[in-house]
Amino acid sequence: MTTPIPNPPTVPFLGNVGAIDSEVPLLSHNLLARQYGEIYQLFLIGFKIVVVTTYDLLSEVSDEKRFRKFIASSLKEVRNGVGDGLFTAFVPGEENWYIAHRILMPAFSTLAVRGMYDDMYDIVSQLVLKWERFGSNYKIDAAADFTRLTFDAIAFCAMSYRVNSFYSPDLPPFIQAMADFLTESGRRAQRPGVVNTLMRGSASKYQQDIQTLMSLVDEIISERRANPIEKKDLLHVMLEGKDPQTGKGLSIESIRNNLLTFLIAGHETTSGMLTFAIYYLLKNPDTMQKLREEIDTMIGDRPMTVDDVHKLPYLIAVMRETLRLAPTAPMRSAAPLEDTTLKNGTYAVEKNQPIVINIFVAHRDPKVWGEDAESFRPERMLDGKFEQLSPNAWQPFGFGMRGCIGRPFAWQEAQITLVSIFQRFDLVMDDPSYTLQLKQTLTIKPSHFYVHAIPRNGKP
Ligand code: MNH
Repeated sequence: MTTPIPNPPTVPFLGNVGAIDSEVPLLSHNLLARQYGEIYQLFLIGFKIVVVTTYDLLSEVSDEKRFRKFIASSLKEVRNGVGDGLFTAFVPGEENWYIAHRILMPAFSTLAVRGMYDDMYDIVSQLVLKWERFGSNYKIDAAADFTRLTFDAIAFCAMSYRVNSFYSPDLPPFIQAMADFLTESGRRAQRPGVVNTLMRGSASKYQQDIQTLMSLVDEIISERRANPIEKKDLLHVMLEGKDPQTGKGLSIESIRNNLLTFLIAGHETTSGMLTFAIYYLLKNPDTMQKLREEIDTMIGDRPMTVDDVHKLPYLIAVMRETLRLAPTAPMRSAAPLEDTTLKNGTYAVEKNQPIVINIFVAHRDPKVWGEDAESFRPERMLDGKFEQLSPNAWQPFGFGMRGCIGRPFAWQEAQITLVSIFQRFDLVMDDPSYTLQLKQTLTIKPSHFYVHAIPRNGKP
């Protein structure tokens, strides 16, 4: 006998649509998790989702023999812009995923990412220069400057293209188009298809944004084909690389889809992580102090080099703990390959039933993290404790074959950025009483979070 999966009361036609906040859906899910516990289901327009919230269930649906990644409704909309790129491809099914995966995995390895060190450092230096030149009175919009940083870095490393977004007061139109495209993809997922067709205004803006994204990437690709360069960047790998298994290269369409995918997946998540890291460090001055001491002892005033990357254990613990409390991709979806049950016969779920995993809540499971799971405590990630965790306890990068390809990239980028900032500045919050507010698109980040950067060492 299985147990029915609980669900909040439904209303006619709309089901549970009203239970989910349209601006920050995650907050509604966190409340539902508190009310219903480890599992609940929601009836949305035309389909049903099952949501799981604990380590045990997260762990169970991370079994690739029984579950696959499910392309949830918002990701399906993102396909309007990036098609069968790595992030949004249907697997099994779309052959381009396998070809691109095999060609690109080596290009994102830790070793390959070390080769991008100088390019990343170049971009981080632009952030540092900006903060130095603007001085300590300048109110820094942390999320905006980290968006400049991560976007410029992925565009420069992937295709040797300089966005130069630190040189304009507004975010460049291309970044705006991308943000609007992602937001609208999320909104479309919450509306029935016929309503999307009827909303002509937002539909044409949506198509325009997609055009803006595609034409920039197309321009860069054709420019490169006309004028090849020496540097072996990701675009080079995409144009020249051959799949060892099939001997096939990537089609131009697949190159465009994946370049756009890297620009999207490669900037929001990492900029959110950096913003959260600053927030948690400022809220926990003792952790800030320890990090500062580690950086001063190990590196001091000299520029960080690629060999320092693995020598800063406390920094790594801070980054892990940040992504535990604030996994910037807070939810992902899976579906059973066959009719099955969860928890050994307790809950029945049918083949292809979307199961949404609330990573944000699962990362606070007291069973794994104890009663102080809500506290920011990097020490819990130190001294081999991280390595002893069960493999699915910490999952900000997803898992298995569909796990994040950009993890070494994000990791190295965040390390250079945080070290460079704390070598040079004391940060303070613009509003010392600020408490975390979330903004959600496909990812989460702190909203209305402003800081000041005061140069250290008595430099003005
Ligand atoms: Mn990333 C997949 C989180 C940085 C490119 N990424 C995923 C998934 C998560 C994730 C979670 C799995 C999603 C799912 O199951 O539906 N990614 C992150 C986080 C950071 C991040 C938290 C930074 C912090 N990701 C990056 C960077 C890049 C990138 C940087 C590229 C440069 N991520 C990807 C791609 C995929 C992915 C591509 C899809 C991989 C696949 O399915 O083949």
